[in-house]
Amino acid sequence: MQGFDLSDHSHRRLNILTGEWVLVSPHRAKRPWQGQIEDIPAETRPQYDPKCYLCPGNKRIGGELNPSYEQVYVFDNDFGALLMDSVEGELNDGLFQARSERGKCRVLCFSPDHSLTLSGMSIEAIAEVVKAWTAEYETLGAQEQISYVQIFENKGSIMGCSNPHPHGQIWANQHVPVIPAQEDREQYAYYAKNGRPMLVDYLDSELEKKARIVYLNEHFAVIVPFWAVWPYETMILPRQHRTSLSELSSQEQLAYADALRTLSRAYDGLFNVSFPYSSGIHQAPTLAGDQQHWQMHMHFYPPLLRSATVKKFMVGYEMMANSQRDFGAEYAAKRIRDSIS
Ligand code: H2U
Ligand code: ZN
Repeated sequence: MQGFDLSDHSHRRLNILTGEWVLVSPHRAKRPWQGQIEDIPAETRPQYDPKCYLCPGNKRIGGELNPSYEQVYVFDNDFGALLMDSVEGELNDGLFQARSERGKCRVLCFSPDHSLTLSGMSIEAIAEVVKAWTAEYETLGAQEQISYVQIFENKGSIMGCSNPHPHGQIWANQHVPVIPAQEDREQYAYYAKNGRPMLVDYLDSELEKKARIVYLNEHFAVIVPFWAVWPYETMILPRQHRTSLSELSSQEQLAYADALRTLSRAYDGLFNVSFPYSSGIHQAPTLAGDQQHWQMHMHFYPPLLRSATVKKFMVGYEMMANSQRDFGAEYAAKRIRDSIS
């Protein structure tokens, strides 16, 4: 124990939400880097692109016409991975197990303006996105067959996003998917033992320690979680106990929008590029029963490591053994915090 220093010595950190460990090797951050560091030219996009299938008034691939929407626009994914009326059944054959899965996929355009990303939108406009997420969570979750509503965004072609028009997706499932199910299990166990929501206690401790706080407003906090895997991974958390988006007041929706805007602008400033990431909201499953162990939160997993073009690859050791990072979460938090303008 003597001399053990998290900023210097190899160690494992526990992800309390999944129960998995991440290997941290801070000394490796000092190794020489011979790769290139390039800036990529800022992309300029028109506010309206006649070829974009998400722009107002345009035709989608399936032939449907988008209305000339003015704020947000939500529609059923024309190529949904989940369908509400797919055939029910199961395969129960010893080592060969399969279960049918029903659900619904939706696409949510954040803005009619093709040139924008969240970081260029006003707090009020982002709050409209938050309200649309809430409405989707509630309507999809109210359906008898739906247990979980996953809201997410893939931003940037490096994350597999097919279209730069600002948009996200919503997939609603019959069964709680793997990662929310892990988080449900860990939060439930903590609540059963301590009588308090785990992430509420966690944020309280982070507010005392301060090292991983990126941004605070009255109702929301942005932090780099202690167990972050991606170099600049962050989490947005409500400062009060809120099991889902449905429990946010209109003041809190605005504060959430402010946190989203501040974080996405800080990210863009970090490597001077429209910062790619996958983000997603985890919140209470829409199953009957007590969900008080849940604290809603949003994860951001950006792939960039060193510059606009140098990304972290989750390969080799990460694929075969354990997720791993070099510099610590505390360094990342400082970098992102310093990039807030
Ligand atoms: P990305 O967010 O990963 O770019 O995906 C966009 C989604 O939009 C994708 O799931 C859907 C695709 O199926 N889509 C439509 O529903 N209609 C279209 O006309 C094009 C794309
Ligand atoms: Zn567009």
